[in-house]
Amino acid sequence: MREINFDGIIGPSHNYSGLSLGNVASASNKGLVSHPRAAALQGVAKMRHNLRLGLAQGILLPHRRPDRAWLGELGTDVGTVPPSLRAAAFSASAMWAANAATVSPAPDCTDGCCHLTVANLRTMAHRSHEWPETLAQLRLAFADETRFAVHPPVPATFGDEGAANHMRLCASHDAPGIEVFVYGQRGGAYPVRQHEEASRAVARLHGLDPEHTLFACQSEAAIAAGAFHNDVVAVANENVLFTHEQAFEDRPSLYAALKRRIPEIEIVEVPASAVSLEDAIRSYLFNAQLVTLPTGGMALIVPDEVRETPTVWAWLEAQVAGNGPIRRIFVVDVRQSMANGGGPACLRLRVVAEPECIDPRFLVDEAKLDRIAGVIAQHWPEAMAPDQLREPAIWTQMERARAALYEEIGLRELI
Ligand code: SUG
Repeated sequence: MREINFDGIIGPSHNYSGLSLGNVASASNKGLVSHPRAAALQGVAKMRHNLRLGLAQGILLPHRRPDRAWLGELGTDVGTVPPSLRAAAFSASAMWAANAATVSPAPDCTDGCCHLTVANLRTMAHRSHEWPETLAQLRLAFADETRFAVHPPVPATFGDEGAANHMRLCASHDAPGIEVFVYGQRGGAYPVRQHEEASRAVARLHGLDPEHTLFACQSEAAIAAGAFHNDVVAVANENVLFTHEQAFEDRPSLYAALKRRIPEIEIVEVPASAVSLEDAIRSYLFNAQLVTLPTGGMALIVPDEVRETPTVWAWLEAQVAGNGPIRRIFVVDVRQSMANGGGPACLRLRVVAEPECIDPRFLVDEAKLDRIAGVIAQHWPEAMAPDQLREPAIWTQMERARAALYEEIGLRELI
């Protein structure tokens, strides 16, 4: 059993429409020209980088955009849709696979299966129609019912944004873990996306042991500063929790509960005096992939913006020079996604499982990444302004591009 990161391939409709209230990058880059081809190639390069570190890598694929079926349910179509809905129907937001589902690996679940619950993403209109295609992909990728249970979303009465608000701490990936569900209660001027009732429902559906399951409230200050998901201010891997001091409403209780359950836990807390919430959110220091290297030790895979934020880079350099558990830093360029508020950790969904039990079409090696990059180079638009979403030629290009990728991967049944 090992950890596999499933990255969302960035779709051909990637654009900056400023759709996410509470997401500082999305709001401040509204209207900019996007570069879908460069965006998707940056994502492929990140996967290639991680493969070369010896990590296991999977993919999730771009959804149908424009989403004609969804527009039909709303009584409109791509030609006549009002502008506010048009951008939502074209969003490439399924790239942020950390919001695809919540995953509880088999050692944590009473029935010994790995459970995945697709997120309903109901808070943002442009993300609320991701779940049917996510569910279809996960049902194929994790079709082996002796190993996996894939659940549809919890009712949209309660907002659920998936693994971005979920952390797992354990002695090693294949050992039973403590699952921490982080929800919001207040977010200042911004919406709370993860509701406590949704988190509790997911924990029940997964058959988690209540003794090994914690529920923690995200701090209002963090959400109000732009941490619309917990993974913007905290990340965990095996026995390490890497977090900003202001991530949680009641951190003493959370830390105590964790220490009681995992004696070997290491909590690496970054004080606000060293890195402000603002700098943490601007740089996406915590939206890093914290990984265990096959050669031993942990590494942090951070976006370029971390190196460009002096307080953050200084803190990291001191950390690596000291005795902390994070031994290495790798910097990756995911600027196109970052400009919409999605860092390296947003782009991936973590699953702990035996790779042999997963549909191989969803797993990649470098040769398959070469083929994927070839399709992207040939079919993805080079540049796009949000206004161009009105042009029928662009709709056709996007639909052809997606179909070409599915053909290449051998996923014709999902076209
Ligand atoms: O939901 N951005 C995404 C970013 C998701 C980041 N994911 C994690 N933190 N795990 C969001 O806010 C922007 C789209 C736009 O504005 O067009 C967007 O949806």
